[in-house]
Amino acid sequence: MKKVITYGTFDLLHWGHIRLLEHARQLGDHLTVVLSTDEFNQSKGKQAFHNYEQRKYLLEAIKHVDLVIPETNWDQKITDIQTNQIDIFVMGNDWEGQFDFLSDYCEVCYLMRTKNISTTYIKQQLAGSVQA
Ligand code: C2G
Repeated sequence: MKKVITYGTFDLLHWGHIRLLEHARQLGDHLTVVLSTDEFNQSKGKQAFHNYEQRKYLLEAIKHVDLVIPETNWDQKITDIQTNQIDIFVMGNDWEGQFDFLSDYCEVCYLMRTKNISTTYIKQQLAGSVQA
């Protein structure tokens, strides 16, 4: 079984996230999503709209996703890859090159980021629509 892994916050889930998960899953037979905890998000300078349990619940409902586990720090990727016997590490290409060091442990694949959608964009659009 070819196992794939990817990481993220996946807040305000949108089609850019789904395309990433769909294409990641197509690279193998099993997809593990390592989901940033609320505490880790704080260290990333991110305040997710949905908390960890809500974001996990949403991800687990996606047919492309087989397992969701917590991401608590930047340094757990090698352990995650070894513990979960991962064959391919996948991220959107906004991270291009950032995780090449993982190629000592598994294949590293950067997928095209979906244009014209992001969690930040959604928040900005909604904020702009708030009536004064
Ligand atoms: N993504 C995408 N297209 C978009 C938006 C996001 O392909 N329009 C991808 C990102 O490239 C990433 C994944 O969806 O691979 C999750 O994006 P975020 O939730 O923004 O994750 P991020 O904050 O980048 O956290 O250790 C790594 C970090 O946890 C990554």
